[in-house]
Amino acid sequence: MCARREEAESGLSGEESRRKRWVKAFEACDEDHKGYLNREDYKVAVVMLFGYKPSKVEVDSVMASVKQNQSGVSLEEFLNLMSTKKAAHFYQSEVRQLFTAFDRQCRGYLSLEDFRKAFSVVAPKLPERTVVEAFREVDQDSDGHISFKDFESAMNYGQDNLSALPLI
Ligand SMILES: [Ca+2]
Repeated sequence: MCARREEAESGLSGEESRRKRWVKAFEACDEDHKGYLNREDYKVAVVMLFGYKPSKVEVDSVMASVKQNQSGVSLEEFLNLMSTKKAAHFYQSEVRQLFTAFDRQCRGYLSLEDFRKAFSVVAPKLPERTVVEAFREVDQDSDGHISFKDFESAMNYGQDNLSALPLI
């Protein structure tokens, strides 16, 4: 259900309203109207928009990436950063939802049987052999179960290599 809502949001009008929201957040966090966000401002903006406090590493890398103004993040840079973050965030929650959809017994891992059932819904004509091969490939530590970590790294790999798994 959430996926559908997210998709609706990424439509053109969603794009615009999101941009407005980001501009608003920028303005709200830019204390004294400096025209840029310093470290503290940036942290507040991420909390406001994404609901979590960014790590020191994240803030360091953002601050190291600014070019237009050495003192902090300009509006344009902020908007670019937010759209990259949004895409990554969206992708991550998609992967989580997919995993949850596979994990019907809510065990926190997928057995070959779970995998088989999921495939029989999304790709009923897929040969058994291919399903087993895909399972082995995703089960990176070969313990016979697909943990979320196995699944996530397979999906990240699959993002560059979409044909690797017939899921997306
Ligand atoms: Ca495993």
